[in-house]
Amino acid sequence: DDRYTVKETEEKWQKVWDDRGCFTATEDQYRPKYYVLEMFPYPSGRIHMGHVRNYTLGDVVARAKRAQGHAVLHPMGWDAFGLPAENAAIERGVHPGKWTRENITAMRDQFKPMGLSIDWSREISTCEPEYYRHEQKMFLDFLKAGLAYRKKSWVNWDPVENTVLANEQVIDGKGWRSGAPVERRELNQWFLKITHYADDLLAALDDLPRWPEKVRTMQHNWIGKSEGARVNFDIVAQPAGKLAYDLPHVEVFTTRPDTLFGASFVALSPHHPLAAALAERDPKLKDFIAECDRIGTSEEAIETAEKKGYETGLTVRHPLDPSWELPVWVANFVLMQYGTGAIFACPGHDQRDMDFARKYKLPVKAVVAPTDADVDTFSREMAVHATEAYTDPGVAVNSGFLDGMDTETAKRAAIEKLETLDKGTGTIQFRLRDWGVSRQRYWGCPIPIIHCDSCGAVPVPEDQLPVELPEDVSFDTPGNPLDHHPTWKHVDCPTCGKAARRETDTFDTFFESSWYFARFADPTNDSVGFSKARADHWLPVDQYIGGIEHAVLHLLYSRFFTRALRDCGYLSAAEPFAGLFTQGMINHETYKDPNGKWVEPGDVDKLPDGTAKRVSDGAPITVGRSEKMSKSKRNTVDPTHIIDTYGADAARLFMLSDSPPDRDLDWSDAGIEGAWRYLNRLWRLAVGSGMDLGPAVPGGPSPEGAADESLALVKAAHKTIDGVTADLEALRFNTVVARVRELTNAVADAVKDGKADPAAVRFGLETVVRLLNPMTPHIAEEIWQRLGHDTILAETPWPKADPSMLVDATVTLAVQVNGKLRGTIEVPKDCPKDEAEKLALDLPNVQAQLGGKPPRKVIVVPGKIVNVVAAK
Ligand code: ANZ
Ligand code: ZN
Repeated sequence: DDRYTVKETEEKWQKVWDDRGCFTATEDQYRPKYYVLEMFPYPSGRIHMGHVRNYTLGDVVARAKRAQGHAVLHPMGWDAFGLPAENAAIERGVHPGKWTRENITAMRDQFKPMGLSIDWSREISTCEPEYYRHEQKMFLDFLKAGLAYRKKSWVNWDPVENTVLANEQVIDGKGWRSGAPVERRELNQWFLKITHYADDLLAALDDLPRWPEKVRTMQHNWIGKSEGARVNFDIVAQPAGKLAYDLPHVEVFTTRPDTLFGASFVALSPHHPLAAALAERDPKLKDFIAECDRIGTSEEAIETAEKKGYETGLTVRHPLDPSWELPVWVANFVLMQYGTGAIFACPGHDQRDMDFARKYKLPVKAVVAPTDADVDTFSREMAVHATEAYTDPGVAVNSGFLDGMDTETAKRAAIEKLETLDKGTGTIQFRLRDWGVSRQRYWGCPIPIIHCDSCGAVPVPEDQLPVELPEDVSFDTPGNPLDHHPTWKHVDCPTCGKAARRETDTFDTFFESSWYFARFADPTNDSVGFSKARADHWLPVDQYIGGIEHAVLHLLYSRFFTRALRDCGYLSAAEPFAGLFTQGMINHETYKDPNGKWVEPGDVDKLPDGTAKRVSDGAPITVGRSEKMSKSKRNTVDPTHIIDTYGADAARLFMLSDSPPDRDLDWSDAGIEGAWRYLNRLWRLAVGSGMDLGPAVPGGPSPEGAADESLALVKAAHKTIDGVTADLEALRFNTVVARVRELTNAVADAVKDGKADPAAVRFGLETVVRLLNPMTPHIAEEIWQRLGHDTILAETPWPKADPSMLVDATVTLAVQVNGKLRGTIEVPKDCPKDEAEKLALDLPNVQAQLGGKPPRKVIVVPGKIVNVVAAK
């Protein structure tokens, strides 16, 4: 019985590849390197379909590049620190380390049956001291290089649990577990100076042509370069006496110095030091600031909150007109972390200022008008009725010396004036902020610092690294277990020897993922994170593949980290990822029972009439639209179940077939079954047709003297090689699949027909399996073997298309009579004009049009068209 036995065959080939070490990466002086990497997984416990897609895409690239003569590095690891492990500890009493390591084992066991061509000898896990010790050293090097520093910064504080919350633990301004309104608190934290590279990170985006445009745009906006000015508004002396604020002015940042004459008031962030000083003698202001604190620290929360303000009673002088005094407000929409933490508000030309001005009845003045507007009408409208700011460029009006200038000219003129008056300067402002890396968590890499009352923050001496996490911790009390630990944090100061305390914060887990790609180049090095030579050999990653959700943070941090490592002498590359591909999501239909509860796909039976019922009790099921697979909608499909049922090859093939890889893919039973049927059909064709295919001919059969049918098939194969090779390079995997299926059909037709030579059929079939190999490697290897080869495809070079086979011997010419298409003719490629003319005129349709008369004129455009002009 020659049925295809999926499980045995897939296991068989996985073992063969393993035993032969087919996927071990080597630094090879004869073959060019190719580094393909998928974003490494978080060990949540089970793999999901998104993983299957991600790793299948990478594996196709890895296998194709290997066959195409590259020395490929395709490694795997685990992004193993993070909050879910601590939550498991709190909720189920299991140690985060145990939970994480068990999850890794379980997920590795799920990945292996996928048949991925991974060099498992390079596997890393970021929660092990062998890994994180090196980032402690990197941090100390960053400190020395001035790329790391400590400063006070705001955090989300849960007043009930007495603990710091991560942004994702704040839901609608409340602690996720306690439900208590979150407060803001200021703590000393460690920062990495990503802003040092702001300009370079922005400019170098242009040197990443193999990144999606969308991701580059997102990074561009995130870095957010704004040109503008810093402007000083002098504080008018206050009768109530001196303030605990030692500057004579309020400095604001503006991108619109051309609108200075439209200033309505000055607004401070609730966390501006002047606001704090004013609050010292104004309890109502103090209350207002406390109220603002309850919004939480995320920019999003601040931006969506209702605009609120408090008038402080303080006034400032306009920088371009000393006789003009403006009130100072504290406003909740002004961020302390951007610009100077203070603004001048111009309601006529900024929507937030407009909303605020109308709410608190503050003046609105037009200072920019559209070029064609009547200035008086426009100004009156704006001052009295408008609720919408005019934010487009235009002409300066009501603005003294700026009047009549266009917006850009007026900006420059205003800055020049401010500079001569010594009231301000032109500046460039970045939205990008330094990266706060301190987390008040246990399950992360300890920050290698010791706090001493006499010496301050002292780096842990390098010979005392790693600072390892203690194993014996308790999650019984809220807060950071490192803080509660009875002994761990108590150490002697490395400098003066007095009793001191360890830093109990750990690194943000983006720290680990910012350099793991370099670790893969040299994963077992225990003296340094990686040798420079190895990193320089493998980096940058040639093809990186992952989700668009990492467009900014992970990808930007990695770009920064690589630069920082370069400047500390670790490696030479500036950019970690030369090519980036962001895959689409996996969607699935959603199902609801009569009570409106979500029902999982496995419990739904879809009937031929389009309705559906529940398998367990026959209840009618409403079929909803296809949406991203998620636990909450219960529309997930378990990869292991799919692989057990259909095999890894079918799962991989379907993942690649239906949509371009950057688009969403609708998972369906019909789809996976279609892939499975195709593979079985191919199997029967190759193994069960009973045809004697003759011996294997290297390079394919010679077309000399072959039957037309043979030649057609051989040509089709060469064309497919050519098309597939180009499509693989461009990651158009769905068209790769379509082309291979088309060739399979051509082979099947030839077999049915019986006219083609066995050698041609063999060549067609062999081409199919060699091209399929990167996508469905198990069945491809098995068929290859059954066809009589003692080589294996994992070690077989990629097929080459013969250019002479790509050109067609004949062309199809369109035949027009008086400009209307009347038929086509098939002619030899180099057909002489008069012959083409004769064939065209012989067409019955053309004859009918000419009505027996000779044509007035015939124009032949070789290879394209025959134009017949009929006589009148
Ligand atoms: C006066 C003005 C007039 C403004 C006008 C805009 C329009 P981007 O482009 O993002 O750099 N701003 C400055 N610092 C701020 C802070 N810390 N929190 C909230 N808003 C702040 O935006 C710069 C503009 O955002 C600045 O220009 C300032 O308002 C405001 F017709 O100044 B503008
Ligand atoms: Zn000391």
